[in-house]
Amino acid sequence: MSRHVLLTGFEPFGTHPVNPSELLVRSLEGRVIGGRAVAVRVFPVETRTLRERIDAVLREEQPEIVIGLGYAPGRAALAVERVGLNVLDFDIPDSAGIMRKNEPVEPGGPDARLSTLPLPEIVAAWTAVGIPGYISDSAGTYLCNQWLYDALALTTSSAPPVLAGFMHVPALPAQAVLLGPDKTPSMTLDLMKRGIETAIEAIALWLESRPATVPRSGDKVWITPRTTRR
Ligand code: PCA
Repeated sequence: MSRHVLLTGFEPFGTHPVNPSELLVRSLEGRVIGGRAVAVRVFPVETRTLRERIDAVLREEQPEIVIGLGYAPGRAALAVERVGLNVLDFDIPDSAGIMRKNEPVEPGGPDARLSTLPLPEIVAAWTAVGIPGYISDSAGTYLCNQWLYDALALTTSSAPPVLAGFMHVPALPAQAVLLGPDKTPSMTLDLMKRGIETAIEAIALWLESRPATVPRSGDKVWITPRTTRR
C-alpha cells in the first residue's frame, strides 16, 4: 500500500453550528498533495472514545503523516501546535456531556509529548507564500490537546515511522460576523485550504531531503584517509 497523509477534523461542538476543520478536511479528501494521497476522517468531540478512534484509523490507513485539525475561534492565523499536554481541563463538557477538570489524558503518562512535524519548515513555507501561520506552544486543554497527546502516544514507536501533529484554524468570516467582528479574526476556507496544502508540501520536501539513515551516537564513523596531493 502506498503511504499517504491522513487528515482528521472535528464535528461541530459547543455553541458552534459549523466546524471549519470538518469543512477543510472534506474539501481535501482524495487530493494528492506533495506526492501523497490524502485520506480524511471527522471525529465527534468525545473524550472517552477519541484515543480508540485515532488508534483504529491509524491501523486502517497506515499513513506516513497524520495531521489533526481543529477549530479555535479567536486565533488570528493557522497555528501548528508544538506540544500535547497530559492535561484535560474543560470549560464546557464534550459532545457526550462529559466534563474533565484537571485530569490527565493518560494516567501515569509523560507530562507532555512533542509534535514530530517539522514545525519551523511549515511556518517558513507559510511565510514564503504569504499565509499567516505560527508555532503555538499551547493546544489548550480540551479535545484538540487530547488528540495531539493521544496521536503522539500511538505513533511514538511506530515502524515505519509516522509523523504526527496538530493544527488549529481560526473562525471563518461568516463565523466572525456572528461572534463579533470587532474581536474575532477570521480566514477564508480557501486560504486555510492553501495553508494545509502548503504545510503538507513542506513536510514532504523535508522528508525527502532528510538523510536516509541517521547515525546513532556510538556508531563507528570510518574516515577514509585522503591521499595527499603533491
Ligand atoms: N476544537 C476544540 C475541540 C474540537 C475542535 O475543533 C479544541 O480546540 O480543543
